[in-house]
Formats: sequence, structure tokens, C-alpha cells
Amino acid sequence: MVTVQWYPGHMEKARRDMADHLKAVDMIIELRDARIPMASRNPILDEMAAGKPRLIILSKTDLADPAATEKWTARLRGENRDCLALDLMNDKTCRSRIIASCRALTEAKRQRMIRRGIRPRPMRAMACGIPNCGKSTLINRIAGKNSARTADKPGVTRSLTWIKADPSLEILDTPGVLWPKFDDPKTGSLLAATGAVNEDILNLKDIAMDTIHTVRDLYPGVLEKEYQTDEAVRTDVMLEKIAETRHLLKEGNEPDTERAAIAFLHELRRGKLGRLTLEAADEEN
Ligand SMILES: Nc1nc2c(ncn2[C@@H]2O[C@H](COP(=O)(O)OP(=O)(O)O)[C@@H](O)[C@H]2O)c(=O)[nH]1
Ligand SMILES: [Mg+2]
Repeated sequence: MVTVQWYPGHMEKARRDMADHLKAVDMIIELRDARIPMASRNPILDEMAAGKPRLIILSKTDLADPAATEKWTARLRGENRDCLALDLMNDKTCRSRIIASCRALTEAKRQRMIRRGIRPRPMRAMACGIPNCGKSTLINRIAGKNSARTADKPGVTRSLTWIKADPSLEILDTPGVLWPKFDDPKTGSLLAATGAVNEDILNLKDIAMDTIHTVRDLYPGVLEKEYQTDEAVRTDVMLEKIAETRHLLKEGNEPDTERAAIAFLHELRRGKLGRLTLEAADEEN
């Protein structure tokens, strides 16, 4: 669980680091969580990396609803922009698919260099995203066991280290860390529910209730089946039902809704409730 708390000072530093690194890269690899493709983005990237080709990777696709993921990838693709949905832990094709997509996104630039008589150099990419979205996992997957790293000192204040993904592509070995958005309570709950932010900073029961509401809205019947309740039960009563089905009782056999909230969120994160995507691709969000 991530414990970083974001204060204005952290955000300002992250923004400066990002701006600094952006100058050195030809394209961006933006990671988002496939379960929450909108809540796990940070719009600052649109401002900062405007014009740079972008590969959006929806990570943790093994935990997300495959049908929703298909809709999201289609929706997120566009001009100068590709989207891949990947299980970064297990998918053996991750590396080759990422490299192929980055090549395609930077091909125009490479061709421009050739036309101008410049010998094409490897294209350079930076991975970025909010905490816990899979940046380090991705970099490790690309780097492999004994990949070469190269240091680069083109007269800048600080040298950068690059991982040679293949002869045509290098990836910055330090990812760009973006802060999560806490612009509305729903986003906060989605981030906490998936483990992107520390749940301690929010009220656990509120997070669980928001999430129960979201899951019931998008996947009617799933929670009712898992926790053996009928469909008409209110969200707050649902927590009591979860406590009962999971035998989480306080003294006097009262349902312990606090522990039920924790149990529910853990079960959701582990995928025990199935592969669920908590934001619908066909909604305005
Ligand atoms: N199930 C699943 N877990 C993942 C995937 N990618 C990363 N993780 C896990 O998510 C957590 C955060 O990943 P990490 O790479 O450290 O994220 P970072 O904070 O962005 O660098 C780790 O526990 C990873 O093992 C994925 O595709 N599927
Ligand atoms: Mg990391």
C-alpha cells in the first residue's frame, strides 16, 4: 500500500521533474489502472506533454472486466495516441507489444530525421503515472534481467539513465510520478478501493459504501450473490450483510461493519468478486 501523501510541495517537485524529463523524451508512456481508467489519470499530463505521442497502458487488466477494457482501449486510442491493455505481471507479450507500439508512434519523427539527413537515433520514452499503477513493474519488464543501461550527459544539469528496450527504443529508468486527483469524493473512493491511495486518509466505511454503490450500479447481482442478500437491500444494510456472511461480529453478535468494509475492499482488490471495472467507458467521465 502506498503511503505517500501529496502536499503542494510534492506536486510542485513532481511537476518540475516531469518538465525536466519531458525535454529529453520523444514520447510518453502513460500508465493507468484498467479498473479505473479515468480516476487513475492526472490531467496535468495533457498540459505538460501536449503534442508528444502517447502510449496509454491500462495495467492490471487481469483484474478488470475484459468487455469494459475493450471499450476503454477503443475510446482512448486516437491521433498520435495508442492504448494497450496489459497484465504487466504475467503477460509474456508485454515487452514486444510495448516496443511495437512505441515504434509506430515515433515512426513519423524517425522519418523526419532521415529526410533531413540526420542519422536516426533510438527514440526515447518516459513512463509516468500515479503511484501504484505499475510503472516500476513495466520498467523491470522492459529492462529484463541483464539489459544494458546507458547514461546520457548532453550538457544538462543531471545525467539521465536509459534502458535499451531494443535498438530503436530507450526508456528512461526513472518514472514520472504524478499525483492522484482528489477532485471529487467519488474519484477518491475509486482510488482507495483499488489501492492507489492510502485508505487511512479517507473514511473506510465511506469508501466501502461508495464502492458498493458503484459495483451494484455497474454489475447488478454480483454482490448480492457473493454476500447472499436480495437486490433491494440498501447500501448501508449491505455492509451489515457482508459482516454477517463473513462472520464479522462484535460483542453481542452485532455485525461489525468496520471490519466488513475492510473485508469487502480486500476481496474486491484481490479479484474475489470477479473482474470488475469501476468506471464505464460509455459514460461521460
Ligand atoms: N495484478 C496485477 N498487479 C500488478 C500489475 N502491474 C503491477 N502490479 C502490482 O501493483 C503494485 C504496484 O506496482 P509498481 O510497479 O510498484 O507501481 P508504481 O508505483 O507505479 O511503480 C505491485 O504490487 C505490482 O506487483 C498488473 O498488471 N496486474
Ligand atoms: Mg515505482
